[in-house]
Amino acid sequence: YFFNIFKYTLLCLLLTQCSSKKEPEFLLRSSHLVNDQHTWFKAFEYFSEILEERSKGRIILENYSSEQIAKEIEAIRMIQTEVIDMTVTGSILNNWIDVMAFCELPFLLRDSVDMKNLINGPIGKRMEAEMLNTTGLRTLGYFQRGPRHLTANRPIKHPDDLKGLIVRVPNVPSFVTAWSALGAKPTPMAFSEVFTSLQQGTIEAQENPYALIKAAGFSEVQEYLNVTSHVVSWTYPVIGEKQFQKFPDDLKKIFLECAADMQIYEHELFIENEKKVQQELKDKGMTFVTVDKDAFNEKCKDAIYNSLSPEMQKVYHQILAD
Ligand code: 2Q2
Repeated sequence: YFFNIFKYTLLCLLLTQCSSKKEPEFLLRSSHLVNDQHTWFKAFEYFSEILEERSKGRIILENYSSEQIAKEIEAIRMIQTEVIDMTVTGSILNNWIDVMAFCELPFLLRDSVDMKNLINGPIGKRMEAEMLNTTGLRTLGYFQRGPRHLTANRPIKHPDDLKGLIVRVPNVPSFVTAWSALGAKPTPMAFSEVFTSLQQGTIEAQENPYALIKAAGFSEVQEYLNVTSHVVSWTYPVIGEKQFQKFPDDLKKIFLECAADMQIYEHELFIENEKKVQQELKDKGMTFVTVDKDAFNEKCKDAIYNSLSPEMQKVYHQILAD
């Protein structure tokens, strides 16, 4: 506890020191779980550029990669207390908001068409409203992701091959439910700890989209890419609502226009990267494994459904019906 306070104080000091050059009217900081190789971070670098240019230097945005200033959950709290201002987040908000479970629920959505329907439909609108009202985060569009797949050092074709496998999962309740039901040992852990933990063997597997597997260099510590496609999901670039409301109207407008352009830019990078990333992972030595997806789905779907509250079970049916 004291260590945490110490760390926090130090961080605040550091952040004020680093930026004492020439104070812009608004100095923003964003925290990212991904490193500078990933499209989310590159998009934010582009966002910084156009924001500075179009606001004529009145808004400066500094981006910090690899959870160097905060892990995903801490970043949300630090935005709420106005220590930092922005991040990219999504399903982890399920720890605050029930309906956010659906933005990364295993075996719910099939593809990007399902995804867009959900985001643009009533459930997506509800997510955005609850993020604003419950957690004070304003969404600025969304970032589409590729499906999540399981990496490990052995091929996993069927849930029976999982027995006791220690799989790192993000701190999202439905992931723990799903991987437990599948027979693995899910271990929630912040993203920045995954590489070293795989290397040291404290975890044996992890699951993420191709893009993040590639950017994080997991091919160095994981041999097999088991194509489970168990989650179709997206994330939201967000800013603290309190911070946003401090902008005068002209800057609010510029900020939102830049954010819209940033989203388009990220989507182009995403599409470009998706075209080549599988081959790149193969070139890095990863062996792709075809899995029995139906067996995976069958084995965990009841557990996932039963873990939802009655109200969320209704939302689940509503999503399937749409
Ligand atoms: O593996 C991770 O940590 C990310 O891919 C997360 O799933 C992602 O950031 C979600 O936690 C979004 O809230």
